Amino acid sequence: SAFEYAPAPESRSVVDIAPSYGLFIDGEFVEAADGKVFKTVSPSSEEVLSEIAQAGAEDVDRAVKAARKAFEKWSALPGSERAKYLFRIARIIQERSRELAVLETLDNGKPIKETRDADLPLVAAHFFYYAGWADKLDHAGYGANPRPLGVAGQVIPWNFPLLMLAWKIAPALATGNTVVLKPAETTPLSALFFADICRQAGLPKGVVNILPGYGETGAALVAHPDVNKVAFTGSTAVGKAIARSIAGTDKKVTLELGGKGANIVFDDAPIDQAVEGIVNGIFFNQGQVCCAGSRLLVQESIQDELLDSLKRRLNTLRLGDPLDKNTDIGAINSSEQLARITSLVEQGESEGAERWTASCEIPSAGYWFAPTLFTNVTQAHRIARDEIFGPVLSVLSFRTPDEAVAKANNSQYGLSAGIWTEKGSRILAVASKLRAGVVWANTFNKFDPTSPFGGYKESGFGREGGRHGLEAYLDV
Ligand code: TXE
Repeated sequence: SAFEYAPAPESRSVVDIAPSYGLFIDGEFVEAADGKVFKTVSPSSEEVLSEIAQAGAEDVDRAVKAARKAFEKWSALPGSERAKYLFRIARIIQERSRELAVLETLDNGKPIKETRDADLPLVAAHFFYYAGWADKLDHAGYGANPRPLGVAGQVIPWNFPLLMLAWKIAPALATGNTVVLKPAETTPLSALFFADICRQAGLPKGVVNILPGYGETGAALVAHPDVNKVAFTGSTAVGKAIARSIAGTDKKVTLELGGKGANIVFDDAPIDQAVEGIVNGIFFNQGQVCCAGSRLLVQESIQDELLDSLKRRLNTLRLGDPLDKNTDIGAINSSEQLARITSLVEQGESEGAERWTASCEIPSAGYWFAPTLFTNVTQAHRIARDEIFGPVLSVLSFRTPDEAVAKANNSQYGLSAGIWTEKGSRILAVASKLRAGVVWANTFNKFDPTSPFGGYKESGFGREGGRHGLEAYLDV
């Protein structure tokens, strides 16, 4: 089933990466019109993995035209027929999950245990889930005639390359839209392998088009006049720029942006379990997670005990080769991201917070950052306000539940939060006051295609996942 773990990949030999890849337009891999290419690099070794065609404005236009043409037939198919393609794609993803997990780990730098046990099973699960919706839309309370929007222009980030692709493409196709998707410049490979999977599944030409490139490619895509729907996941700054650029057009838009999640630990929480949840909350994917629990709010009476256990646990984490099944902390995705993390951490030190770093050896090649935590943090510090998007935890304390809620909500963002307590009544009381799109209780970073995901405030708007995720792709 979609929820079974894939077998453990032993080495990168399970994936065959070609020296170069084209853009995927109208069912074919093609060169960019202006012949431009860029390189994608493995962040754990800095070795070049492949050379990728870089889409320009002319390619965007070609891809949007192909998607528009394909839309006529694709949107006219009965939902039950579209479902068959999506089920086929989901099955092929499962069959090729070893290969895709290794590929994703090489291009992104995240540990194989995560791509194998989290990313890939979730990618397949999203296609299965939305395949199941395709033939039920008429009967799901949408009224008589839900209609697809047309061509969706989708721009995704590098932290969960294939999973973000699944979040975007599965609901778009299920509802009868066609897609032009731009993967992030540092992680184009899994999207190109997905293009191959579309061919393998016999998906009609032009229904999915993949255009690797940098920000300019994304800007050209969202600005294209024949794109009807824009879906973006990435930084708040770029999300705002996109919202401005399409203001005054009839394009529908969903934005999934940054976060500064509060993980709130009450004094009655089981400490060991909470420690595991804190580790998962901020060190999963090296903290490069929009809904990471990057602010720990701990009740004052247990602060010392909790921090002692947390530090002991962090010293046991293994940092290194992401293809090693025992690795907990992989590489940071790019030198730019490493520089951003380093600069915010230096800022934290200069603002007077106290830095603690887990003891681990940093490999000589690649981009790495050791698990780090800050104490003596105030709400005014930048490390308590800005998204660091790295393995860095800012610790603050509180005395009462009201103070915890006030501190958790004191953020420009509102994407995620966690609550640790034995008291069910407290979970409900606190959760209802948190301005966050998702609140986990006694767990963290749990994802499921059946539940909607998205933010309040500057974390963006619109929901992806679940039934709500369909609405972003339909006119009713
Ligand atoms: O993001 P960008 P970056 C946050 C995180 C991180 C920071 C910067 O805090 O440190 O953003 O990361 C494309 N029009 N998040 O610089 O630039 C770009 O090519 C259209 C949180 O990598 O937003 C890529 O495909 N598209 C986040 C995608 O946008 C543009 C995930 C994301 O890149 C564009 C990633 C433009 N003008 C970063 N400029 C999350 N919510 O999970 C760039 N892009």
